[in-house]
Amino acid sequence: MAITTMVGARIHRREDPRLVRGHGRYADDFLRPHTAYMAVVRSPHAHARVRSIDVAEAARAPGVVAVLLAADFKKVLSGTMPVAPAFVPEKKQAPDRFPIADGEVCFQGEPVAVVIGESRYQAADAADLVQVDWEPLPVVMDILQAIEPSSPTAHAGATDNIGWDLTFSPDAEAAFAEADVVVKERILQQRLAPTPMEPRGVLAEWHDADQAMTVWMSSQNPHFIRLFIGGAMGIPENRFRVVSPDVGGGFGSKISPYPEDYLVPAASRLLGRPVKWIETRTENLQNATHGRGQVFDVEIAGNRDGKLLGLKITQYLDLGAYVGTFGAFQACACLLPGAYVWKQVASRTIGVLTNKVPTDPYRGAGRPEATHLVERMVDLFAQEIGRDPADVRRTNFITEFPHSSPFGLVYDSGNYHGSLTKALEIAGYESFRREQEEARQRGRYLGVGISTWIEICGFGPSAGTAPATGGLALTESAHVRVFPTGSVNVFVGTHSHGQGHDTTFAQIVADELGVPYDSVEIRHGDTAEGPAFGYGTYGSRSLAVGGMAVLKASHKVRDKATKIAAHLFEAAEEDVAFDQGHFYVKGSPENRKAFGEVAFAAYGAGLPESIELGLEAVAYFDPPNFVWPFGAHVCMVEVDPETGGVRLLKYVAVDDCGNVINPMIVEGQIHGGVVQGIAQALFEEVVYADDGTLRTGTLLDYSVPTASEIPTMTLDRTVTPSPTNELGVKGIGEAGTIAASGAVINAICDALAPFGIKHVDMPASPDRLWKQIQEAKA
Ligand code: MCN
Repeated sequence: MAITTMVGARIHRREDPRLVRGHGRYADDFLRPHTAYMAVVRSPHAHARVRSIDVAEAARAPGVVAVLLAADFKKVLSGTMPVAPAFVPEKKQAPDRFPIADGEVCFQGEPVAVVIGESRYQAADAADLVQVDWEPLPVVMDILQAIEPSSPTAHAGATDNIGWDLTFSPDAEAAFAEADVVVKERILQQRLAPTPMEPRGVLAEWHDADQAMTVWMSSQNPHFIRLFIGGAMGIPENRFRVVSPDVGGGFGSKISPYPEDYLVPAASRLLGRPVKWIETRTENLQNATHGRGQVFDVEIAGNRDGKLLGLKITQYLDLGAYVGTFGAFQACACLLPGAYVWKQVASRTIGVLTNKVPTDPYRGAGRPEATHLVERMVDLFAQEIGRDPADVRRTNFITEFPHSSPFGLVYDSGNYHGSLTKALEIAGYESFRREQEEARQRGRYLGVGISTWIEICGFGPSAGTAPATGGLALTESAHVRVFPTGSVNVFVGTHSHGQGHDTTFAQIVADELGVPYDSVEIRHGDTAEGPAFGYGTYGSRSLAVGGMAVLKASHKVRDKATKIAAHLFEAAEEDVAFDQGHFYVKGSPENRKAFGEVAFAAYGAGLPESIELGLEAVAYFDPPNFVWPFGAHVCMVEVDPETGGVRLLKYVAVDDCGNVINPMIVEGQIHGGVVQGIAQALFEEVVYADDGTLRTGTLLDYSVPTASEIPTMTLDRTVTPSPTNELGVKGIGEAGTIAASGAVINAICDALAPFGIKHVDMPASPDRLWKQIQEAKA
């Protein structure tokens, strides 16, 4: 039996002392001798034809090494940027995309040329001198207008703007036919910019003598980058190395390959010297993929006794100008049923092309949208039948697990009553209801909102994910290497970029091998090290899938160490016990050998032929199912009807991610996630002008949350282990974002109910609320 002192321990992240003291190594911290710098010439138009490009003046500017256009890149890059098929489409129109525009640009910021200079500043100055003769074309910005037959198209010559039109489950008519009550609503999900602290960046060095490439970059999954970019350049994986050192956040926006990820290595190959590009903040807001950007038409049906029967949704999803590599993962069908039992759920998703930067996964990707809409609709239904929203939830919760959803997915385990009861108790729900009533008499508008969220994560079982990714099975890998003196390196295919894997994975290994936590080092983010392939960090998969690969590889190592110990004790393997980091022969625990002693023997002389030298193991883990965390968030607000301002009074989150490796890290993940959900609910939004110009291109215009907008949160949890993995864990990295917006908006709608306001869209900014209150009063 392994010691269990580290798993479950509330210890500080070992990453932090290095990072907070400025010793992190991000993409821009790397430099190679003789590096040149890339600046990108981008389209100022949302849609235009390129009549010609005159590079003469730019090429003559001081320090300019080269000006490169699409034709130059075609010499070293082949194919188009990847799009995961995601689901079998009924109609699919994914316009091909080469990393640099050739003749037509379809969103503001799309690259048309690059300038390579001796310094970053010389490259940027010269980029301003590239003369492009543009012929502006009609733009299409609004997704509902874009699907009208009369709409201009986002791409010249396209027949329409429909990227896909998928019906997951067509029929909820029987449920609606027997319902007493039907409520309809249109729910908006504004576009959001993921805004990681560290923007993107790429440094590439072509080693001509070896015909090999090294790329340093900020990425959530370096192995994918190696596969895609190496493939486009015809460089085999064993000669294409991607190093992604410390990564300053990603929130989903650093999963897919970007144009610059191709252009920098290609430029290095063309010029025979290292090339570097570091994104500016404005480039990040304009060109990194956005998330959300959706409109939902929703209908909910149920009976007056509170029983829910049917849900019908049509999702209009703003794809932007191209279908993002994992853009279809934003289709939210699989999570629509939420925590409830339904007779039928019908869902259709329409992906719409517009002249904006493409959307792709942003923290939660499809799951915050599904949760927001089902939690809003349950509240609207409760209001319609005059029942307390908490009671309606209790009436309809799934209580038996495993549970098969209407979409054929199997929820692994849950205790939805448990988390709601706990959250309401902590929040003081009953007394708040009384306080709310009294406050209303005095002209103050308090509200409480509940979000009983669930999530599908831990991507994923290969059987479930391979069809969606085009064959890449989302499993995970780990390599545990024990050195002769007993210290341990663990190479993992996941890639922590703020989630604290160096800490939590080391906790798992320390327990499993019975070695001191400090002697275990976790390494990731370099494709030259570790297993042949890793799948990266997103979809709250790293612990439930990657952590399991780590556990599995540790098991293999321990099994081999047991064999070696048996040899040293001259005993049969089955007679050897392992406990508290020591081996002994059963019945004689006083005569023991530490794990380190056995490791030394693994590399020494005298092992029998049946035992191979060395003590290391590689393992891949393919989970049998997704994992399904859940919880209940309760938010209390006061809305000032004179200004439309919202004050957050209290925020309670009771979450359940199964067994917990490190409670402090889990709480940190929930804090960060909730903050992003609150920000979406109240103020964050990407805004484009009608002509396609981005209006929120700086952090003065795009409001990211700061500590002053966020209340102190009260966190608690219930523990319902997942039966799908030996650790009994579920993911937590996206939970807060999935839960929060519904709780906040439900609270605001509850506060404004006396005005007859039923629904409020996001962001519920003071001006939007004030206008709605004025209209309601009128
Ligand atoms: N953990 C735990 N016990 C559990 C569940 C998780 O101790 N039962 C720990 C894990 O070991 C890990 C952390 O919590 O250290 C998160 O684990 P997991 O839920 O597996 O999620 P991932 O590590 O796969 O992280 C992905 C998730 C996603 S999808 C986004 S988006 C996101 C997020 O994590 N982006 C982040 N958190 C972020 N945090 C930071 N700082 N920056 C981002 O860009």
